Amino acid sequence: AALEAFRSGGSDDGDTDWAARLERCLLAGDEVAAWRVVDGALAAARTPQYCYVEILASALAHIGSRWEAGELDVADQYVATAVATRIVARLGARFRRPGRRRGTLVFGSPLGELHSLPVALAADLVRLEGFDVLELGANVPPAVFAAAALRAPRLVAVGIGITRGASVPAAQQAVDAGRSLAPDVPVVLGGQGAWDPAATAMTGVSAFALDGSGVASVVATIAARRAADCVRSSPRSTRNALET
Ligand code: B12
Repeated sequence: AALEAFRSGGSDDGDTDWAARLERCLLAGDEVAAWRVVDGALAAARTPQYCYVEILASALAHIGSRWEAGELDVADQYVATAVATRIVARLGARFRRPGRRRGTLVFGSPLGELHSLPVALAADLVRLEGFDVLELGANVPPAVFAAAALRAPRLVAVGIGITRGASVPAAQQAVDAGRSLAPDVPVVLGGQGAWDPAATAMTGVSAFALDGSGVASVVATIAARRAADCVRSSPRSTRNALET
């Protein structure tokens, strides 16, 4: 019955808690209701970026906190992920624009990292800015990052997403494999795992994108630097935004 209330979605009194509404739909495994929440937010003039970062990612983060507190079990996370994946696909398809492209990024998560959804969201945020993304998904072997980087047209950067600090060694292997074949290609480390102190000690990382708001600006800055042929062979590390 509660879900029926969401199905009416679309009205916005200015302080609708979109993320809380979406969270309930994700946990109920109800894609139709979940899409209505997102559609309602769009109709209420929320941007696609807002839908990804402030609504969907927030709902997922809250689900994670509730799992950590023992309030939800791991099956809830799987159900929520399946619906969230379909929402990302619908939202992404709706905002894919034709027109002049700004280059290609290769995005994936390294071996052992099963959180594929964060990379999918980050990829769409970058696509919204006019870039193409060759998405590899999660649990990607190091050699695959390197091979994809070599085949990507007008490569801007390789993005490696990690959601847990435990994935730092695997991310380093992916960076090393990419650099051995394409030494000049910038590498962006993104995701919640990039906050881990071990990540700051990684070598060969050009930039860090620590949250949804930083993804597009970091990529745009790297692209501008590459276009201006200003990317040095060992670019300095930055966190979230590249200082000029
Ligand atoms: C869904 C989920 C799962 C799903 C993943 C399904 C999938 N296909 O993705 C499943 C159930 C499989 C899972 C498994 C596990 N999970 Co989990 N999971 C989550 C959950 C709830 C949501 C993750 C998510 O999609 N977030 C939304 C994204 C969009 O937000 P984001 O990560 O911040 O991403 C943004 C930016 O960081 C950035 N970004 C992200 N990636 C990239 C990549 C690049 C290249 C760039 C540029 C930018 C970028 O842009 C994004 C857009 O805004 C989180 C809770 C949370 N706080 O996120 C826990 C969470 C990440 N999981 C956790 C844990 C512990 C696990 C497990 C160990 C145990 C378990 N729960 O079963 C396993 C580990 C699996 C493994 N080996 O990797 C912990 C991690 C704690 C830690 N620091 O280590 C969390 C935080 C839950 C918690 N509160 O404790 N999980």
